[in-house]
Amino acid sequence: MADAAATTTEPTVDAAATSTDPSLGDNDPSAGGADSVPRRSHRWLTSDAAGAIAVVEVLGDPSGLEPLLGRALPPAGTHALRRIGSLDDCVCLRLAGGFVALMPHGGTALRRAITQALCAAGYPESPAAPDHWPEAAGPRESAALCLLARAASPLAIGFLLAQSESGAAPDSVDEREQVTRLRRLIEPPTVVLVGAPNAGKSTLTNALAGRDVSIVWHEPGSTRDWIAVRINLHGLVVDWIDTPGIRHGAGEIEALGMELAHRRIAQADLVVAIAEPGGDWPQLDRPPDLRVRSKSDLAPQTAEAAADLSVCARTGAGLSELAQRVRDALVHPEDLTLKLSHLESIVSA
Ligand SMILES: Nc1nc2c(ncn2[C@@H]2O[C@H](COP(=O)(O)OP(=O)(O)OP(=O)(O)O)[C@@H](O)[C@H]2O)c(=O)[nH]1
Ligand SMILES: [Mg+2]
Repeated sequence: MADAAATTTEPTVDAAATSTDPSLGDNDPSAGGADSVPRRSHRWLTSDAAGAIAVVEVLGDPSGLEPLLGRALPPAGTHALRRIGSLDDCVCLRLAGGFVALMPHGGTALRRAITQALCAAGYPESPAAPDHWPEAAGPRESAALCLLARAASPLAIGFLLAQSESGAAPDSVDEREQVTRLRRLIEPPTVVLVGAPNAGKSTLTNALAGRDVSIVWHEPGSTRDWIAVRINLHGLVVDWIDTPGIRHGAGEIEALGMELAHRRIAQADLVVAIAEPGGDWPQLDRPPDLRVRSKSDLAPQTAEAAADLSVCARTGAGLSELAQRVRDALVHPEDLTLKLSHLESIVSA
């Protein structure tokens, strides 16, 4: 009889590989016989970002690991310290059901080296299964946990945890558009800031980022190339792009920078136009989604019919409202109440 751990973490069976691989005979009998033995492979259960400890699951007949570990595996249902070749010490957990979890340190170079060693030992890497979340109560919760691990935005947390066990498939155009916007919780959308030279684009970018990412200078033309920075705007993480000022009669290098900026504008999820008091709005091939009047400290009383809002990057006035406006334009507040039947739809194209 398989124990609880083996039952809940039972990997997918590849029947074809099982029946043709003669080395699969000595698996733990609790796995339920040769028909339920997966082929040899390994997959990482932790992300490929650096961390203190990583976990790699080794599937299939574990006996091929023993030369790599230099010693016998611990008995099923127990764990022991082992050394992976000359690479690292790890905790080796042998689960009933015949498969093994190794817990080495979590460096990215080490992970690559362990993957190579496992491949050489006959355990090729298979992608982490999206539904492989043993602690999940069901497939829906598994999908939510999987997305949670990949989501760039803190705003995704509440949305994903609120997905109940039932939901409806998006069936109207509106709902499909909502799903498109919800994808932005997982993959950061691109916001491009565009305006005339000296409008205050780089100062605003630095103020939103909370650090100096762009050069600020009192003469026009200081930004020559677009600069991207990842910013959290009230829970939505975006790739914010500062661009060179758009003007006629610029030199060759500046014109090349503007050409690149125009390409970013064409691909942007949101375009923010900026102009200083009395300044002109940039002429663009697509209308901006938001118009921001900068340097509000210089003209605090000016009525701004053409602008959606005014900001002062020097004092911080209006920045929180700007962040909120950008966030709500990219992911509408009502999108976050949508209940989806297939959570995976917010990552698939
Ligand atoms: N008074 C005031 N000055 C500002 C403000 N924001 C920026 N400036 C000044 O405006 C000038 C230009 O600022 P930048 O941020 O470099 O302008 P930019 O739009 O990036 O300019 P380019 O890169 O040349 O296109 C600098 O001298 C800034 O200090 C503001 O909110 N108030
Ligand atoms: Mg600039």
